[in-house]
Amino acid sequence: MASLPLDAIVHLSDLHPKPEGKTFGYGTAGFRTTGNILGSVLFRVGLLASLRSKKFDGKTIGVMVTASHNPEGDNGVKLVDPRGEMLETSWETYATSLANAATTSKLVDELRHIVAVAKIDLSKPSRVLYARDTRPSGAALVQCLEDGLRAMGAQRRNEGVTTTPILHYLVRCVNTKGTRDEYGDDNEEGYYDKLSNAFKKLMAKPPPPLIMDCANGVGAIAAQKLNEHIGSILQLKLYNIATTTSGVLNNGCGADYVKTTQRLPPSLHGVLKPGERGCSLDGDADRLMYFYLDEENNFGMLDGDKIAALVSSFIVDLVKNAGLDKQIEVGVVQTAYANGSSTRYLEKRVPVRCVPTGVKHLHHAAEHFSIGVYFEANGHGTVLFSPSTLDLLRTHEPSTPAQETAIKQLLALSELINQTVGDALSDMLLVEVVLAHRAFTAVEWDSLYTDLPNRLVKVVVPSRQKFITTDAERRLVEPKEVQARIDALVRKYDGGRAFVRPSGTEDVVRIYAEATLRPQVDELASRLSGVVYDFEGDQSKRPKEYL
Ligand code: 16G
Ligand code: MG
Repeated sequence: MASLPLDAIVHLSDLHPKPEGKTFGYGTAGFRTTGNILGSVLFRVGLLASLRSKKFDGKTIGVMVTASHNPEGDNGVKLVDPRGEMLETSWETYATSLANAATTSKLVDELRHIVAVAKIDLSKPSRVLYARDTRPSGAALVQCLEDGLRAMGAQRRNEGVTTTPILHYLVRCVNTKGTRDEYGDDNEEGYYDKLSNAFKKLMAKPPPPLIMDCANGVGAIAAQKLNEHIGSILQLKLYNIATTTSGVLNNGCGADYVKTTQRLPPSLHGVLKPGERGCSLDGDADRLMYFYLDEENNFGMLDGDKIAALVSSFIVDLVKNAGLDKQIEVGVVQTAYANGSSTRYLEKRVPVRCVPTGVKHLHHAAEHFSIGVYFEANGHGTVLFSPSTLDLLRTHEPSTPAQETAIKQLLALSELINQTVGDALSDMLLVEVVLAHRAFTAVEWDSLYTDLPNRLVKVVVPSRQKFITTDAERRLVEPKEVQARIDALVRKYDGGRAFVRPSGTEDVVRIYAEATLRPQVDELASRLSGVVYDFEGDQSKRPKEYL
């Protein structure tokens, strides 16, 4: 039996001591905190990624260093499983316990524990592929990660600076190479080729150019490369592409800015003209928001819910046109944040499921459909084609030319849409395809349904762990008195709906409120903030705006 390479682990671990008094948690999207205190975490993630690879007999594991839409000074890291999906939940606990081992000798104990409990054969090889976004702390963190990989003797493949979805794509490609599930060429060029070839099959004539806000992040680099591949059909006009200017990442721009402020990024004022559409990526290019100015210069936002509505109804029609609606069930997965109007719109057309926040929950629920469309309101999402659906589409004999066309289009969509995780660039191409096929302007797309006014606020509490949810986060089990007060309040507002949940990425409790009228929503949200604050907060510091 091979054993852990203790000399190397101890020597290198001592170079990356854990900061005292800091507790790390592998949250919804991995570890995430201030970039300059993450060195020990990165080192330990390197160890864990190597073990995970050994567990899969040397299959490649991915590691992405990013803090997505969060401020530039933050950073984070997450692991990607062999099929390009998020790390299996049971291993999140291992990640957290490794990250929090106070000393090198406790770290070694934790490693031994994981090896025993997860039954890891240490004689197996390990392979890890990794990348980072454009954050200034990224390069140093990657070196810490590399020390962890070196300590375990893992084969390393550094993909440099790239988007989160490209990293997921590469992991899947490497692990499926030479098999019947081969996903694509395992390099960036393969990614752009795959997307642009599918896009060209689906687009008949060029739409007007698209204005794209790249959040001053890695999406700017990727979008420039994509432009070289698709420029003859769709011209991307890129803004917020300052990837080396300090302080600008996700600052007053990007998908999260648009979603939370429900405004056009100031940098696009005067750039986006009435009648034009644009979109925003987030800092690692896995979220997408569309928007437009109508002829009267009014701003309209097209979020993940609107994308789900647009895309799922298009796919439902294609499946019908292919004559396969008996065999292929199209379904949509949302979270509690989905606007009530979007849910009502969708439920008339397709089965809809609601799951807790976080890509892993949506992704797994979407796998239960033949074609599963999932989008979070924040713009993260994709469309999954099940293996049996792909087989059916590839082998089915169409009876008419119209059926043949629909089948070809569905197959091209399965190539266009990133099957591993939400991907802003791939989703943008998908939206453009549907808009072109429907001959929709952004205004027409927006008119599929009208969003209920809604408000998202956060309340800082000493311990968000006291808030425990059920029913896909739509209700609190604890504290019971808080839920009782929410119920009583919501009943007073026409069309009222609200929920309170602890954030999985920040030390806050989030409140979502929805009602028929805008002033009522604002009032409801303020009252709910007061309810949450009263439960825990220091009354002498209670903010005035909490009713
Ligand atoms: C992360 C999740 C995102 C979720 C958000 C919620 C992934 C890759 N990302 O960004 O899906 O919407 O967290 O954050 O899973 P919250 O728990 O702080 O509200
Ligand atoms: Mg992101």
